[in-house]
This record gives sequence, structure tokens and C-alpha cells, in this order.
Amino acid sequence: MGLCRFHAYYAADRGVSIKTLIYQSFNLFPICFRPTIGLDTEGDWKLFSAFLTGRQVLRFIGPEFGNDASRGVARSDPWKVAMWDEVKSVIEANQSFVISSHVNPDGDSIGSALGVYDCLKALGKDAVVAMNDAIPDAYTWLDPDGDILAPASDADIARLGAADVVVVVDANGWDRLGRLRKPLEESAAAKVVIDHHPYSELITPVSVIDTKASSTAELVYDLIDSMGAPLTARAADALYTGILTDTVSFRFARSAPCAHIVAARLLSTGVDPSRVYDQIYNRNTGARTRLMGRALSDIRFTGCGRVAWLTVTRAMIEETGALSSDTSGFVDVTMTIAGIGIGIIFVEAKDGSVQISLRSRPEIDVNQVAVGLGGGGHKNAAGAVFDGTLEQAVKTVTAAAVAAL
Ligand SMILES: [Mn+2]
Repeated sequence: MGLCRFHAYYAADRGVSIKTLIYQSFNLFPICFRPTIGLDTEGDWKLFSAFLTGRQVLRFIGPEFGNDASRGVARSDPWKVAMWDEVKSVIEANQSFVISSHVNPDGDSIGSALGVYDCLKALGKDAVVAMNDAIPDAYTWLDPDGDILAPASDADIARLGAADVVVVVDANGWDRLGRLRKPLEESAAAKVVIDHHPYSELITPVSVIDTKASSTAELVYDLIDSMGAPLTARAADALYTGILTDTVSFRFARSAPCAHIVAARLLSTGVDPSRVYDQIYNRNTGARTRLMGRALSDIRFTGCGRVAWLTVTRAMIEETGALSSDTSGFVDVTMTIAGIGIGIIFVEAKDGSVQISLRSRPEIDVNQVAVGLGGGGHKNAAGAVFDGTLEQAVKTVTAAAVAAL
């Protein structure tokens, strides 16, 4: 079957036995990288998908296969070139594309979507970007002509299902797409996923998911580069934005050498880092600053002072004249406190639920805490939505956080 074809190709290329290779790929390097693995039938795919469910998704790069730092630079490795083959052939074979991402879009989802959009447009394709929610003010400068439908209207959404291809970036589950889920999931379009989040279930065999990547934008850069497609000035700004925001200005551990290498290449095309930083971060309103002051002045601690949390009620948002979206970034302030292992913010949403964001030191896993609450994210930055009162949310989540220390 196809799996053997892949192994035979790879074994011949590497001069190792197929048995050794299967051992390496399934035991040393748990992989889920469909584009490099030819699974010819639906049955093959189902078997392989079942096998991989729940495993960490890693790109098939170990020490002997070249190191991460070379990604985006060296294209000599035939395996790496093959990595995007299926995505490329889907792009080449089709004309109309819908690009979407997760609810409450962030710098990486918007940057990645615009990177793919400009690439497709440069290739003469029809493309549209549609998001469940509005673009936060910090990123509207990336879209001066309003190329992104956000929030997508019901009329927009009704049309989306007719596209040839649905490209989901920075997310890998249909439930992350909000109102766009139904038309996109049910459409007859080919589906492509480009992402760097851990996954629980693959929604398409054409998935490029690399949990080692700093950001989806880093992967989209790799796609554009490997296709030899033109990189527009806007796409360069957008992809740099994705890397900058997902690494929290290159602070996170997943800011591997590769993130810096790709960032450097984007800078060399003319991206102005101080302008991008200014557009994204130096744009607080008085109302947001007042709300942050209110939230910070009531900071609480538990777990022997190792867990800090903030709460933002509807009343606080209304009294300060701020917006719900203004709370983004507040939780990061908790992590500036010495000795804190986990920081949490609880924000009362309009619908009565509580939005929770968690941050942690590199050695502490808050993704598991978020997954336990029905949410998810990354090891050191995750989130969830809690159905219940603020008090219940605080009680449940702080207990789970203390247990995760
Ligand atoms: Mn991301």
C-alpha cells in the first residue's frame, strides 16, 4: 500500500532498511504528516488516522534528517521539498479558494490567512478570506482594502461552500470555525489544513501540522517559498506579524532558530519591525488602560503564591467604557511577577459564559488544564470557555492550575 511506497522511497533515499525506518517513524518520531505519506485508499487513511489519534504531531525531522533551523533556508532535502507536494497539487488543480481560521482571530491566524490569500492571488486564483469574528483593531492595518470578510455575513457564509478548496489555517478542528463550520465542513470542496497546534482529530488528509513551528505564519512562509510564488509586501508584513505575535515578540520557547531565520528573511524583503510593533502593541486606549488597572489592582494568588489570577466582570468592562476584546494581553502581566508558575484571566462574556486564558512557565503544561475544560492551545498558552458563573470558574480552574504546578 501507499505507506510501503513511502517507506521504500525514503529507505532507498537514506540507505536504511524499511524495518529500521518504520521503527524510527512510528516510535522515535511519531509523525503525522500526510503529504509525505502516500495512503492510497480511504481504508489506509482511516487506519493510519486511528493509529495517530492523540499522538503529538511532529514534522518528520530528527537530528539525522537535518535540523529545524534549516527549514525555510535549505531546500536540498528531497523529503522537505516533498512536504508541500499535496498542498501544491491541490492549489494547482483548482481555481477558487476560501481561507478561514479560528474564532476570535489573532495575529497569526490573520497573518497566515493573508499570506495564503496574496500567494493565491499572485498565482491568478480566486480567493476569499472569511472569519467568524471581526478583525481586532491591532491588525486592521494589514487589510486596508477589506479583503477579509470579518465577521462574515450570513450572505457571505452562504456563498462559501461553492469554492473548490477550503484552506483552514492556524486551526485543525471544525469546531474552531464558529458559524463558518457548517458550510465549510459540509461543502464538497477539497480541504487543506496548515497549522501548528496539537490536534485530536484530523479533518483532512491534506494536513500540514507542525507543532514545532513557532507559528502558522512560519509554515505559510515555507509554502510560499517552496512554491516559488511571489511574496507581496503585505504578505511579508502579515507573516512577520504572525511570527511576532505567536512568539510574544520572540519570547516563547517555540521561538526556535527557524522563527528567527524566517523573520530575518521577511525583514530582508523590507518589513519594518518597529512599524509593525507600533501598529500591533502601541495602541492602547485610555479605557483599556483603565480596565487593566482595575483588573490588576484586584489580582489574587493561590498555590503558595505560584498561581496568579485576574477577573474581569461585565460591570468592569461597562464602567470603564472598554471592549471585551481589550482584555487580550492582560494575562501576560501576571507572568511578569517573580515566582509565578501559572497566570490566569477570567473574563465574563456577554452570553454569560466565562472566557479563560492561561499562561505558564516553560516547564508547566497549561494545555492539559485547558483540555480538561474543553478548550486547548499550547503547553504554555491555552484557553477555554467555561459555562457557569465567574465564581464557579475561578474555583474549578484555580484548583486545576494548582494541581498542574
Ligand atoms: Mn498560531
